[in-house]
Amino acid sequence: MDVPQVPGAEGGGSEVSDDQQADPSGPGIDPERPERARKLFSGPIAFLKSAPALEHLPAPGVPEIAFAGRSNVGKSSLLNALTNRNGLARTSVTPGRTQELNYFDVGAPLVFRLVDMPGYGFAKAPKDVVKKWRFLINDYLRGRQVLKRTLVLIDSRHGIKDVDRDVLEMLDTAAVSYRIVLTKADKVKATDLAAVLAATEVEARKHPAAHPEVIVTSSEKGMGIAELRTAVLEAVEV
Ligand SMILES: Nc1nc2c(ncn2[C@@H]2O[C@H](COP(=O)(O)OP(=O)(O)OP(=O)(O)O)[C@@H](O)[C@H]2O)c(=O)[nH]1
Ligand SMILES: [Mg+2]
Repeated sequence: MDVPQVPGAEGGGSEVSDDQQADPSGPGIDPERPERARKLFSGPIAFLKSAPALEHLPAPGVPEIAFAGRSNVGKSSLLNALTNRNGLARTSVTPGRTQELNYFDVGAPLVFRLVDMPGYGFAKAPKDVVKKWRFLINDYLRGRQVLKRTLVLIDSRHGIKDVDRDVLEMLDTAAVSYRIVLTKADKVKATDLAAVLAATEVEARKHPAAHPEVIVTSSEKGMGIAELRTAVLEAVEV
């Protein structure tokens, strides 16, 4: 006559503890976003245009995600790694490769745009060129309504430098939401990487417009790329 009580059997749903019910990815996080991001970044992506000045920007129709950072930090390489397409954005061992705002359409129908930017802090470029890039970058970042998030790339070997701090402060002042991304993680030892990550997160948390968590990447090894795809889609969707 006695029916053994099997945990989780019919009617037992209400007895499941809060711990067991909790979404392991945390509150407010969409568990299906990583897969959606993976599909989107492996689907149609196309170069749209190069904008040498603000008047050449495309009409602001969809969200934009920008790649900012010092010359040679790996912006174009990261864009290629995210989209899994070598040569989509042009890269070079010589700093100053990307000279305009390069737009890439993601999704068909279009979902958002990636914007590869010239680097800042390139001391060896002619002064007037540096100035032109600085105005282009700053004006774009400060004034673009559809800019949903800026990825600010920092070389894992060097950490945040003063020239980066100027940009972070400018973004804070303009209330442009940004996320710090460490690049070239394959070039540093694990212990050094842990130290630079910790220091970078301490600094990120002092900046009001910065996401508190820093993503560690290597375009070369594919490290952090899936995580960054999800972070980009999150910025587009929220
Ligand atoms: N080892 C390693 N090298 C990388 C990585 N990412 C980029 N590089 C190299 O760094 C150099 C600069 O990369 P780019 O992607 O052109 O850098 P960028 O920030 O777009 O540079 P500019 O357009 O000149 O501002 C190239 O030689 C890349 O191959 C990485 O994750 N690991
Ligand atoms: Mg580039």
